Amino acid sequence: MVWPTVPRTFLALDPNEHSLERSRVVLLPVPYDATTSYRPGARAGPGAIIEASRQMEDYDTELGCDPSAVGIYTAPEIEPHAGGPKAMAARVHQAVAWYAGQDKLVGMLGGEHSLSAGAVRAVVERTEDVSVLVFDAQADLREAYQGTRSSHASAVRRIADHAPVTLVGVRSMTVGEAALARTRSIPLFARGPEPITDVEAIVEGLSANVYVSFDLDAFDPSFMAAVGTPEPGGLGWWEALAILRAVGEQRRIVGFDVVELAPAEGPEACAYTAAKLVYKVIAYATRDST
Ligand SMILES: [Mn+2]
Repeated sequence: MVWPTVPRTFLALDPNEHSLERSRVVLLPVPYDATTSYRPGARAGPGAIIEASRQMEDYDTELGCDPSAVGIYTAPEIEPHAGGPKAMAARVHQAVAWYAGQDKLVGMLGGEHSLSAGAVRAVVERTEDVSVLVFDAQADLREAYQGTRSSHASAVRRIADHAPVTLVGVRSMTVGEAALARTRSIPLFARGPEPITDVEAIVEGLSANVYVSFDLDAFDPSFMAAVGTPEPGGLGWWEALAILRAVGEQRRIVGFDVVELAPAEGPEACAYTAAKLVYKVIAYATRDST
Protein backbone atom coordinates (compact mmCIF):
# COMPACT_ATOMS: atom_id res chain seq x y z
CA MET A 1 0.00 0.00 0.00
CA VAL A 2 1.28 3.46 -0.81
CA TRP A 3 -1.15 5.39 1.37
CA PRO A 4 -0.67 5.79 5.13
CA THR A 5 -2.40 3.17 7.30
CA VAL A 6 -2.73 2.64 11.04
CA PRO A 7 -2.45 -1.07 11.90
CA ARG A 8 -4.50 -2.55 14.76
CA THR A 9 -1.36 -3.69 16.55
CA PHE A 10 0.41 -2.60 19.72
CA LEU A 11 1.78 0.91 19.19
CA ALA A 12 0.29 0.68 15.67
CA LEU A 13 3.55 -1.00 14.66
CA ASP A 14 3.82 -2.17 11.07
CA PRO A 15 2.99 -5.91 11.15
CA ASN A 16 5.46 -6.62 8.33
CA GLU A 17 8.33 -4.96 10.14
CA HIS A 18 7.23 -6.39 13.51
CA SER A 19 6.50 -9.92 12.35
CA LEU A 20 6.84 -12.85 14.74
CA GLU A 21 10.10 -13.82 13.11
CA ARG A 22 11.68 -10.38 13.40
CA SER A 23 10.43 -9.53 16.91
CA ARG A 24 12.11 -10.11 20.25
CA VAL A 25 8.84 -9.50 22.14
CA VAL A 26 5.47 -11.18 21.70
CA LEU A 27 2.34 -9.62 23.20
CA LEU A 28 -0.34 -12.23 23.75
CA PRO A 29 -3.87 -10.90 24.29
CA VAL A 30 -6.14 -13.13 26.39
CA PRO A 31 -9.65 -11.62 26.55
CA TYR A 32 -10.97 -13.78 29.39
CA ASP A 33 -12.73 -13.20 32.68
CA ALA A 34 -15.02 -15.68 34.37
CA THR A 35 -14.19 -15.84 38.07
CA THR A 36 -14.16 -12.07 38.67
CA SER A 37 -16.24 -11.68 41.80
CA TYR A 38 -16.76 -7.91 42.18
CA ARG A 39 -16.79 -5.96 38.90
CA PRO A 40 -16.41 -8.11 35.77
CA GLY A 41 -15.11 -6.83 32.44
CA ALA A 42 -11.42 -7.75 32.28
CA ARG A 43 -12.15 -9.68 29.11
CA ALA A 44 -12.24 -6.28 27.37
CA GLY A 45 -8.83 -5.35 28.81
CA PRO A 46 -6.44 -6.63 26.10
CA GLY A 47 -8.41 -5.02 23.27
CA ALA A 48 -8.55 -1.70 25.12
CA ILE A 49 -4.80 -1.80 25.83
CA ILE A 50 -3.95 -2.41 22.18
CA GLU A 51 -6.44 0.22 21.01
CA ALA A 52 -5.03 2.84 23.42
CA SER A 53 -1.42 1.89 22.60
CA ARG A 54 -1.99 3.06 19.03
CA GLN A 55 -2.03 6.62 20.42
CA MET A 56 1.31 6.23 22.20
CA GLU A 57 4.60 7.63 20.93
CA ASP A 58 7.60 5.38 20.56
CA TYR A 59 10.46 7.30 22.23
CA ASP A 60 11.12 6.59 25.93
CA THR A 61 11.98 9.91 27.59
CA GLU A 62 13.26 8.26 30.78
CA LEU A 63 15.69 5.87 29.08
CA GLY A 64 16.42 7.89 25.98
CA CYS A 65 15.76 5.10 23.51
CA ASP A 66 13.16 3.53 21.23
CA PRO A 67 12.09 0.35 23.04
CA SER A 68 10.12 -0.82 20.00
CA ALA A 69 13.38 -1.24 18.07
CA VAL A 70 13.65 -4.80 19.43
CA GLY A 71 10.48 -5.73 17.54
CA ILE A 72 7.09 -6.20 19.17
CA TYR A 73 4.75 -8.74 17.61
CA THR A 74 1.06 -8.48 18.49
CA ALA A 75 -0.14 -12.10 18.53
CA PRO A 76 -3.71 -13.16 17.71
CA GLU A 77 -6.04 -13.25 20.72
CA ILE A 78 -6.48 -16.59 22.46
CA GLU A 79 -10.05 -17.84 22.24
CA PRO A 80 -11.76 -18.06 25.64
CA HIS A 81 -12.33 -21.61 26.96
CA ALA A 82 -15.83 -22.08 28.35
CA GLY A 83 -14.61 -25.02 30.45
CA GLY A 84 -13.48 -22.73 33.23
CA PRO A 85 -10.39 -20.90 34.51
CA LYS A 86 -8.23 -24.01 34.87
CA ALA A 87 -8.79 -25.00 31.25
CA MET A 88 -8.15 -21.40 30.22
CA ALA A 89 -4.87 -21.22 32.15
CA ALA A 90 -3.87 -24.47 30.40
CA ARG A 91 -4.55 -22.81 27.06
CA VAL A 92 -2.39 -19.85 28.07
CA HIS A 93 0.34 -22.29 29.11
CA GLN A 94 0.24 -23.91 25.70
CA ALA A 95 0.49 -20.61 23.82
CA VAL A 96 3.20 -19.06 26.01
CA ALA A 97 5.25 -22.27 25.79
CA TRP A 98 5.01 -22.14 22.01
CA TYR A 99 6.17 -18.53 21.72
CA ALA A 100 8.78 -18.80 24.47
CA GLY A 101 10.09 -21.91 22.71
CA GLN A 102 11.04 -19.60 19.83
CA ASP A 103 13.13 -17.50 22.20
CA LYS A 104 10.57 -14.74 22.46
CA LEU A 105 9.97 -12.62 25.53
CA VAL A 106 6.24 -13.17 26.01
CA GLY A 107 4.02 -10.53 27.60
CA MET A 108 0.49 -11.69 28.28
CA LEU A 109 -2.27 -9.08 28.26
CA GLY A 110 -5.19 -10.13 30.48
CA GLY A 111 -7.80 -10.83 31.22
CA GLU A 112 -8.20 -11.96 34.80
CA HIS A 113 -5.25 -12.69 37.05
CA SER A 114 -5.86 -16.47 37.21
CA LEU A 115 -4.40 -16.70 33.68
CA SER A 116 -0.94 -15.79 34.94
CA ALA A 117 -0.32 -19.23 36.48
CA GLY A 118 -0.39 -20.79 33.00
CA ALA A 119 2.11 -18.29 31.64
CA VAL A 120 4.41 -18.66 34.66
CA ARG A 121 4.37 -22.44 34.32
CA ALA A 122 5.43 -22.20 30.67
CA VAL A 123 8.34 -19.91 31.52
CA VAL A 124 9.47 -21.97 34.53
CA GLU A 125 9.47 -25.15 32.45
CA ARG A 126 12.09 -23.80 30.07
CA THR A 127 14.11 -21.46 32.32
CA GLU A 128 15.97 -22.31 35.53
CA ASP A 129 16.05 -20.18 38.64
CA VAL A 130 12.92 -18.10 38.08
CA SER A 131 11.08 -16.17 40.74
CA VAL A 132 7.89 -14.21 40.24
CA LEU A 133 7.44 -10.57 41.20
CA VAL A 134 3.73 -9.95 41.67
CA PHE A 135 2.23 -6.47 41.89
CA ASP A 136 -1.23 -6.74 43.44
CA ALA A 137 -3.58 -4.92 45.82
CA GLN A 138 -4.77 -8.28 47.16
CA ALA A 139 -2.52 -11.14 48.21
CA ASP A 140 -4.55 -13.61 46.08
CA LEU A 141 -3.24 -16.47 48.23
CA ARG A 142 -6.49 -18.33 48.85
CA GLU A 143 -6.30 -22.06 48.23
CA ALA A 144 -9.71 -21.83 46.55
CA TYR A 145 -12.50 -19.30 46.13
CA GLN A 146 -16.14 -19.73 45.14
CA GLY A 147 -15.58 -23.39 44.37
CA THR A 148 -12.47 -23.21 42.19
CA ARG A 149 -8.76 -23.41 42.91
CA SER A 150 -8.20 -21.34 39.76
CA SER A 151 -10.06 -18.20 40.84
CA HIS A 152 -8.57 -14.73 40.41
CA ALA A 153 -8.55 -14.69 44.23
CA SER A 154 -6.19 -17.70 44.14
CA ALA A 155 -4.01 -16.27 41.36
CA VAL A 156 -0.85 -15.85 43.41
CA ARG A 157 -1.36 -19.17 45.22
CA ARG A 158 -1.42 -20.95 41.84
CA ILE A 159 1.64 -19.00 40.66
CA ALA A 160 3.40 -20.07 43.86
CA ASP A 161 2.77 -23.71 42.87
CA HIS A 162 5.40 -23.17 40.16
CA ALA A 163 7.92 -20.64 41.49
CA PRO A 164 8.81 -18.54 44.55
CA VAL A 165 6.78 -15.35 44.77
CA THR A 166 7.45 -11.80 46.00
CA LEU A 167 4.37 -9.64 46.55
CA VAL A 168 4.40 -5.85 46.18
CA GLY A 169 1.64 -3.30 46.72
CA VAL A 170 -0.65 -5.44 48.87
CA ARG A 171 -3.14 -3.65 51.12
CA SER A 172 -5.96 -6.19 51.38
CA MET A 173 -5.81 -9.79 52.56
CA THR A 174 -7.54 -12.30 54.80
CA VAL A 175 -6.27 -13.48 58.17
CA GLY A 176 -5.58 -16.87 56.61
CA GLU A 177 -3.54 -15.32 53.79
CA ALA A 178 -1.47 -13.28 56.24
CA ALA A 179 -0.71 -16.46 58.19
CA LEU A 180 0.20 -18.34 55.01
CA ALA A 181 2.53 -15.56 53.85
CA ARG A 182 4.29 -15.76 57.22
CA THR A 183 4.62 -19.54 57.40
CA ARG A 184 5.86 -19.76 53.82
CA SER A 185 8.12 -16.71 54.30
CA ILE A 186 6.72 -15.04 51.20
CA PRO A 187 8.39 -11.62 50.87
CA LEU A 188 5.49 -9.20 51.14
CA PHE A 189 5.93 -5.48 50.58
CA ALA A 190 2.60 -4.07 51.67
CA ARG A 191 1.66 -0.52 50.68
CA GLY A 192 1.00 1.68 53.70
CA PRO A 193 0.83 5.46 54.09
CA GLU A 194 4.32 5.95 52.61
CA PRO A 195 5.52 5.00 49.11
CA ILE A 196 7.64 1.85 48.80
CA THR A 197 11.19 3.10 48.38
CA ASP A 198 13.20 0.08 49.53
CA VAL A 199 13.73 -1.12 45.99
CA GLU A 200 16.95 -2.96 46.81
CA ALA A 201 15.22 -5.13 49.42
CA ILE A 202 12.70 -6.21 46.79
CA VAL A 203 15.33 -6.98 44.15
CA GLU A 204 17.63 -8.81 46.57
CA GLY A 205 15.01 -11.47 47.23
CA LEU A 206 14.57 -12.26 43.53
CA SER A 207 16.26 -15.04 41.52
CA ALA A 208 18.53 -14.36 38.55
CA ASN A 209 15.51 -14.69 36.26
CA VAL A 210 12.29 -12.85 37.04
CA TYR A 211 8.75 -13.16 35.75
CA VAL A 212 6.72 -9.99 36.40
CA SER A 213 2.98 -10.37 36.99
CA PHE A 214 1.30 -6.97 37.23
CA ASP A 215 -2.29 -6.82 38.45
CA LEU A 216 -3.30 -3.23 37.67
CA ASP A 217 -5.18 -2.88 40.95
CA ALA A 218 -1.74 -2.54 42.57
CA PHE A 219 -1.88 1.05 41.30
CA ASP A 220 -3.80 3.67 43.19
CA PRO A 221 -7.43 3.81 41.97
CA SER A 222 -7.17 7.61 41.68
CA PHE A 223 -5.51 7.00 38.31
CA MET A 224 -6.35 3.31 37.80
CA ALA A 225 -10.04 2.97 38.59
CA ALA A 226 -10.74 0.56 35.72
CA VAL A 227 -10.11 -2.65 37.66
CA GLY A 228 -12.33 -5.38 39.03
CA THR A 229 -11.38 -4.86 42.66
CA PRO A 230 -10.30 -1.25 43.32
CA GLU A 231 -8.50 -0.78 46.62
CA PRO A 232 -7.51 2.63 48.03
CA GLY A 233 -3.95 3.62 48.86
CA GLY A 234 -2.10 2.00 45.98
CA LEU A 235 1.23 2.40 44.23
CA GLY A 236 2.09 5.55 42.32
CA TRP A 237 3.20 5.46 38.68
CA TRP A 238 6.89 6.26 39.18
CA GLU A 239 6.96 4.28 42.43
CA ALA A 240 6.10 1.08 40.56
CA LEU A 241 8.35 1.93 37.64
CA ALA A 242 11.36 2.47 39.92
CA ILE A 243 10.96 -1.11 41.11
CA LEU A 244 10.55 -2.48 37.59
CA ARG A 245 13.52 -0.48 36.34
CA ALA A 246 15.76 -1.86 39.11
CA VAL A 247 14.61 -5.41 38.33
CA GLY A 248 15.41 -4.88 34.65
CA GLU A 249 18.85 -3.55 35.51
CA GLN A 250 19.82 -6.16 38.09
CA ARG A 251 17.98 -9.27 36.94
CA ARG A 252 16.80 -10.82 33.68
CA ILE A 253 13.08 -10.39 33.01
CA VAL A 254 12.03 -13.62 31.29
CA GLY A 255 8.30 -13.07 30.96
CA PHE A 256 5.56 -10.75 32.12
CA ASP A 257 1.87 -10.06 32.20
CA VAL A 258 -0.36 -7.04 32.74
CA VAL A 259 -3.80 -8.13 33.87
CA GLU A 260 -7.18 -7.09 35.27
CA LEU A 261 -7.92 -3.97 33.22
CA ALA A 262 -11.73 -3.69 33.17
CA PRO A 263 -12.10 -0.70 30.84
CA ALA A 264 -15.82 -0.08 31.46
CA GLU A 265 -15.17 0.50 35.18
CA GLY A 266 -13.11 3.65 34.81
CA PRO A 267 -11.98 6.53 32.60
CA GLU A 268 -10.60 5.72 29.18
CA ALA A 269 -7.23 7.06 30.34
CA CYS A 270 -6.76 3.81 32.31
CA ALA A 271 -6.33 1.78 29.12
CA TYR A 272 -3.69 4.22 27.95
CA THR A 273 -1.91 3.99 31.32
CA ALA A 274 -1.97 0.19 31.10
CA ALA A 275 -0.57 0.32 27.55
CA LYS A 276 2.18 2.64 28.71
CA LEU A 277 3.02 0.24 31.54
CA VAL A 278 3.34 -2.61 29.04
CA TYR A 279 5.71 -0.48 26.96
CA LYS A 280 7.77 0.46 30.05
CA VAL A 281 8.14 -3.19 31.08
CA ILE A 282 9.29 -4.03 27.55
CA ALA A 283 11.78 -1.16 27.73
CA TYR A 284 13.24 -2.26 31.08
CA ALA A 285 13.32 -5.93 30.09
CA THR A 286 15.05 -5.49 26.74
CA ARG A 287 17.26 -2.51 27.51
CA ASP A 288 20.53 -4.37 26.98
CA SER A 289 19.51 -5.42 23.50
CA THR A 290 18.48 -1.95 22.27
MN1 LIG B 1 -4.70 -10.17 41.60
